[in-house]
Amino acid sequence: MKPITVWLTPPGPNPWKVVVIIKELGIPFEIHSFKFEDVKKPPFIDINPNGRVPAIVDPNTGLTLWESGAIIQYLIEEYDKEHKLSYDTLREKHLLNQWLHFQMSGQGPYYGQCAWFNVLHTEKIPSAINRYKGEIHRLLGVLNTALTGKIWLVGDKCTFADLAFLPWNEQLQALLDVPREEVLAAYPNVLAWHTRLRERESWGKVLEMREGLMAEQALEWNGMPKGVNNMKEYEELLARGKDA
Ligand SMILES: N[C@@H](CCC(=O)N[C@@H](CS)C(=O)NCC(=O)O)C(=O)O
Repeated sequence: MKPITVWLTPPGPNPWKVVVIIKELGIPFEIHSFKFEDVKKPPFIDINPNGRVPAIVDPNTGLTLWESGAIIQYLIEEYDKEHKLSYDTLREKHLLNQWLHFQMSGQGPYYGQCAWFNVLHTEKIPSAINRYKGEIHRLLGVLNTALTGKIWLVGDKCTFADLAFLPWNEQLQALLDVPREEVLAAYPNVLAWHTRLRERESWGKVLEMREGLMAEQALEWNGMPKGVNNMKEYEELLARGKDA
């Protein structure tokens, strides 16, 4: 099998959802890491016209794909024939899709907006910050209830649905300005589940990869170049670069 290419910019959580699943399935892959300022430019927009990472190119099937949820479903259908991270029974199959859709439409966008309004945006708008911080807590509450008396979201093994939530939940401290363990203390089932997920070998490898790629671009924890605190300063830096 030829390696699948994963196009990504290192800081954001979405690409790492795909990479952790690729690692779990033992699929050969290579990373095409590039700068965040190039997401809306060729050659990346020739791969994903929406200019957001991740995207994959699979030379084995000739398929180019973007949107992390669609990529995950593809990887599972094509490369998880033994159902290591999935099920093929009707009920479980659809429950897995339900949780993946919830991750894609609930966790991803709301955590993403919290990152924008609370971390990246220069103007601090309390009503927007409160709205998205509140939504994070609401979502954690939904997960906490769903995980009552359970180890994993669906069935009795770790699946792609569980793994899909891991990268964004790793960012809770940065999003809410409170240590993750403290945030999750109010959601004990989520805390136990998240701890199980982050202790997986695959995730350790993913974090090492991410750290290496962040260092390659001299990026801070918030994804910005060193010394840059928000999106406005980042745009000013890019403008100075263009003028130079
Ligand atoms: N729904 C998309 C979201 C992807 C996304 O927003 N990725 C971020 C990085 S984590 C990005 O590329 N942002 C570029 C931008 O905001 O212009 C997916 O899950 O693939």
